[in-house]
Amino acid sequence: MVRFLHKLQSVGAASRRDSGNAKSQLGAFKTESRRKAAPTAFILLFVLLPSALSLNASPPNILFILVDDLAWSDLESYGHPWHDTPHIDSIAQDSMRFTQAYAPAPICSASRASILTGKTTARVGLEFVVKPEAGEQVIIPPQTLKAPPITLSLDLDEKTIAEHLTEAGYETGYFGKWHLNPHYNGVYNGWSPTEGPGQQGFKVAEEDFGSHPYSRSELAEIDTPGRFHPDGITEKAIRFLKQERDAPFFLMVSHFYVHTPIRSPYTWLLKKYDERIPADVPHRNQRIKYAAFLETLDHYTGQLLDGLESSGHSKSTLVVFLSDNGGHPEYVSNKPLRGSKWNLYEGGIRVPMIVRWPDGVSPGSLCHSPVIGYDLFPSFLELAGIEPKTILENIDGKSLVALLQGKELESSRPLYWHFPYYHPEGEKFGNALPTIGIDDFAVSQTRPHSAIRKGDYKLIYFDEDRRTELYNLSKDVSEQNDLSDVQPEVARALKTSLLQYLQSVNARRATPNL
Ligand SMILES: [Ca+2]
Repeated sequence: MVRFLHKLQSVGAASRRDSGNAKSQLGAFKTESRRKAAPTAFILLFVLLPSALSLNASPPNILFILVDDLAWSDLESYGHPWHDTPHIDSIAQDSMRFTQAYAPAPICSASRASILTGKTTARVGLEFVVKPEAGEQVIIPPQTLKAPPITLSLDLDEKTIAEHLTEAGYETGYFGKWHLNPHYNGVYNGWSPTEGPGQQGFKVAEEDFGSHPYSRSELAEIDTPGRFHPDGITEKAIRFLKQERDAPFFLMVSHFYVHTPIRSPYTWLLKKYDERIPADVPHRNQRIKYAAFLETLDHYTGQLLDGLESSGHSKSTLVVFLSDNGGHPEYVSNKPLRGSKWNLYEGGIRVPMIVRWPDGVSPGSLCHSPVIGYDLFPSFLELAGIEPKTILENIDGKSLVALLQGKELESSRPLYWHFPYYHPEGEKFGNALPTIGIDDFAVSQTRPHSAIRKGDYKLIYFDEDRRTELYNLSKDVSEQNDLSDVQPEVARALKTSLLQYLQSVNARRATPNL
């Protein structure tokens, strides 16, 4: 895995033009030398900071940037050969970059519910996407199992990160995609006035669809290099950052980018990538549009970081950048990962995660420990000085604060995913690819399945036939060699752990379709 990433980085760096120099500074050799020097650094760190709790005298601000459908290797700093993402990568230069970070779900709503509550989708009981009204999945043709009824919203009884942080004295703000209530008033992804961010602990929450096509406004074409339309989400977030306040803040910026529909009004960007992307790249038109779309997200991220800098809070702010699930199969190469958004192969759940924390993180460090979006909940609580003992008993996440400070997490702790649904729905299911491969560039049929990762091993359990697939991700990141029959004892132990866990949290399971 490590060797693979190094290869990815060097391939990426070699393929860059002038900007390649900045990228190479993020590369493997420099990172490795930092890691070798780490013991001394840790000792110093521990002398200066005996424990994370010592930071709680002045808890840091938290800026959490959650982006939509960004694939694991989409960023320049994660080795992409032609995407320009200089602003997001600038976070990476000053931060810890995670190579094995996971989304809690391969789909938007479920991932967000998990992140906000610190619970797996199985525990929180929201495993798919919210809909306008209650109902059950219709799959054509009908399949062996029936998925549980669609969960329509994040339960108001769930105590979110924002509710905890508000109680701890933080000023909390939310802008962007919510996707945790039934689409309100006929507006796809519209916030509900009774179940929106404002009702889940965010004191400042103003709905805005920004410049994304979800805003349903036709943006004029722009042909001037470097020029973009303003983005309401970014502007509102910057206004929040610049407000005078005595308390620390927790700001969550939840972008609609780079979720479909992928359209770009920036003809200068489309031309740029048309000239850059090699002529023999498959699905080139989608790749051009996607690259322009991603650079647009990068631009707004740069504006947001500039806003943080000019607010004067940059040094005292923890910045987390995370994607909510893997890349869309029709626009993105999730290669070398198998699968995509909508399934539990690595392409659906392994995502970029970058954490900048001037007071805590060694700049430019690389972390290979498996971590997951639901770990942010206890991490933020610890940073805020909240005594998490009773809270931790009812969640799944583990605080990453020690890991950020250079210590190791318990490597054997299991991570869980639960997806008791079919995808796509209706007649689209019958028309989708029956198999899930690498770089399919088409939507595949997803069937009810769950997964567990422990150490290097990952087991996927398929409900219809109770079949398992077992992979050693340290040797097989592309999930090509099923070891279920080769290492049956490992498969059996992981399957037992997974099923016991699902039972212990009363997970909603797919049931026979009678
Ligand atoms: Ca998503």
